[in-house]
Amino acid sequence: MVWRTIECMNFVVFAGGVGGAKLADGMARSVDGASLTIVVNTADDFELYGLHISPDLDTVMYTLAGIANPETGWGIQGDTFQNFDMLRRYGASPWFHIGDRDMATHLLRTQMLSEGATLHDVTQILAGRLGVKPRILPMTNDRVRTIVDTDEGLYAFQEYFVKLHWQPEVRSLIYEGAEEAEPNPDVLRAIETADTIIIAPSNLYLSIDPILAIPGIRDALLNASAPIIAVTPIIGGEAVKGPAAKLMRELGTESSAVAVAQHYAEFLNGFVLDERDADLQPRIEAMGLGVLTTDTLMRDADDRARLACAVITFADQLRPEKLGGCKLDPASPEQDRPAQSPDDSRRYSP
Ligand code: FO1
Repeated sequence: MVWRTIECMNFVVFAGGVGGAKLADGMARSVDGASLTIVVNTADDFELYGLHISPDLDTVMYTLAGIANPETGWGIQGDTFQNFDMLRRYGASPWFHIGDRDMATHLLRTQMLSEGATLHDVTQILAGRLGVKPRILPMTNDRVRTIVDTDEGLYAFQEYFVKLHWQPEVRSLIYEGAEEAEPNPDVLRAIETADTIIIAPSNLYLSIDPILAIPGIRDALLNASAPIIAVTPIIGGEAVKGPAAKLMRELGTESSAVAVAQHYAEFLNGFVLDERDADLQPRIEAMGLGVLTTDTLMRDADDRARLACAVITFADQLRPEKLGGCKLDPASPEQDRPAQSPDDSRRYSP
């Protein structure tokens, strides 16, 4: 018998942008920061004005640092856009909104990369300087880029997503460079030593699949001893945010939580379904998965912590030796991080 408690467990969360960052934040409010690792998609990365921009790493980092813009989910709260305005004055047509403070992140990252640092090292330095306790791991240090094949032609990811507001109809997705990329070795170690692995409610094709496309990561999940749980990004057939449901339909899949569970089924032990989709529970159970049906919407900090805690407790029920589930301590220092907005400021009280 292995005697362990929730306090010394290792948690790994796979995440993309805003939805993943919110669940990661809920986890950080529920467990010790040192026991939490977030594996982040870097296939949305791109170069603009000579700068290396890593939108998903930054969204997770800013959220965990308590400085994310609560309205958009990306960028920095209270940032100004004088730089952006000056670009326009020069006659440029900027479409990617980089705030003045956000710009500092891209400047430093680009400088450190040009001096030979890896994306992993840069991420540890920047997150450390912002006081982030959980470990944020880029999926790889190598260049991987999502290319979107649409009815209008091929687009680089941010062009499709931000410039074209994900309107073109998608035929397929290409994770350019993924096959040749090496996984971040810390990601493989984190999966191997994890006690619970969570696939956040991020876009399955744009955020999670690029991570799974890195050689070795899917196999590591297939061989993991920890329970693996996915949280649905789809409620009532629609995405909570972004193009997930639209993409599912365009790629010929039913846009439902059932299809999300099917998508991950080969390595999944449990699935977190939204209570509005409770009627789908038998179909997911029929796949041999444990199902937790609960409110998965994360409107504020309370919701994030409540959902994270429910997922941790659910994971505990899926393993042979139970570890005591999640007990949120309302006075825990992890929950004392800066509030993100008036709505986000209330504490979880069990
Ligand atoms: N998303 C947008 O929809 N419009 C933007 O202008 C935009 C700027 C931006 C700047 C920095 C950053 O880190 C993220 C930014 N995002 C923006 C979000 C981002 O491009 C996407 O949400 C993700 O790549 C998808 O996960």
